[in-house]
Amino acid sequence: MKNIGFIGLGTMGMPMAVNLLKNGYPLTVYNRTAPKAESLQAMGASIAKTPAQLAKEADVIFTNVSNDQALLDVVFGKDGLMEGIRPGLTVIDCSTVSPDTSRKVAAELEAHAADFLDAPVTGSKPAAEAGTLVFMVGGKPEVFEEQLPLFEVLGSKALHMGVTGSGSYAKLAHNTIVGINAVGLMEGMSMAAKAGLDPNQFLEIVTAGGANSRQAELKGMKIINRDFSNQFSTALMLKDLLLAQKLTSGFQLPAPMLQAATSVFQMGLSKGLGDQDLSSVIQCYEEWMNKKIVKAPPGAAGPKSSDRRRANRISLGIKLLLSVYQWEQEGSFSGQNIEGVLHDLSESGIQIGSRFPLSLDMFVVIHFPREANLPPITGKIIRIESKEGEFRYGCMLSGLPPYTRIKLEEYIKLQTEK
Ligand code: NA7
Repeated sequence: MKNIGFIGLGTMGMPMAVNLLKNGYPLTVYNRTAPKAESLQAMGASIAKTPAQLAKEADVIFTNVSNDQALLDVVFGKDGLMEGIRPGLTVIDCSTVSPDTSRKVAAELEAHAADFLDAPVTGSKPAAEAGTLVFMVGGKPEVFEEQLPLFEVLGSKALHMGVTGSGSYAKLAHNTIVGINAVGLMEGMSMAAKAGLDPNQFLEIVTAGGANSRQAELKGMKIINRDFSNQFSTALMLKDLLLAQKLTSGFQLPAPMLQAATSVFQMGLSKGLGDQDLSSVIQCYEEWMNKKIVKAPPGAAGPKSSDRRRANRISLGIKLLLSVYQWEQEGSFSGQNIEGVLHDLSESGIQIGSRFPLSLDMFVVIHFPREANLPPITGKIIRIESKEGEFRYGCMLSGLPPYTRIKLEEYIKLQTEK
């Protein structure tokens, strides 16, 4: 069995190293902050004092460090890998770095008859722990093939993307989508919270609908539970987006979404959220909207009161004033005010009742009681029923602004809970 080395026992590196040990690989580890390696020693790993020492002993070395500079330090720095380099060594870098840095390291290793694969991963801490990372790999295809068994231990998929640097390109494009997606989720969740919606219920809609994403699945509940423990930090997300911006400006490719997402994470970093999970950036939105996204109190989950009411067929019976308009002839109409009650509200319409006979296609302006603090709403009569001496009118509401609808639903909920 090959001797494996591992450099960088951070959030991602540590569980990856653990999985190599669990699969029986002889493992030697190095971490800049040495005590972090001790738990692995207890599991059977050897500890190297320097990357140079590791290079002298291992057949394959994984590196998984913070950024470009960290990789350059462990390779070219004092006591770095280059000081122990020997022909036949393969270095697999899983850090997210710029393709230029990947190429620079690959060229230096090649000059010493050693190989290099840029092999960044997708999947944060939970996937690293479960051994379900996805590797995107750049480098020589035959080197990739040779190392496939190692990728299979650590991940669920490994794709060879092309020449050296291709893995890094793929990762930066991938994380551009992640960053934009995460910000989109936070923005939507903030909007829903500001409108007074239950965040759990809203997230249920998101994950069941067209807005679902891995970010919604991974970060939605973390946001609601205010669990900002690190899976993928704000600082590292920002680092990736800044690297991606360098790429897009090099390509002269406009990337407005990337810029917007970068700014949000930049603000998160300025707020001191760099070491926390990227979902912690929700706190910026909370500050802007002056409201926290919090779990609904126990008992609040389940069907909305409107659903319960409909299930029990209870009429709302809220008193209304209706202004009714009818076209008389081209360019003029007659209007009158009548009394009515609100019976129901559905997705697209409203059911009102009145003792006054009205006709199909009439327009009704519905005025709510002053306490409702709602603007008048216009509906067109599309259905008429007669029941117990009262007419029931189904009115189509077109162009009802979402905010007004939410306010109306809140008002109805209040009335039914009285
Ligand atoms: P972490 O948890 O921040 O871990 C970073 C690791 O990199 C950690 O072991 C650090 O050692 C090490 N590091 C950082 N700078 C250096 C230098 N200059 N020299 C040697 N070692 C260094 O990051 P993650 O595990 O979440 O992510 C790792 C990479 O994967 C990153 O590129 C992500 O974007 C994707 P320390 O313990 O601080 O001494």
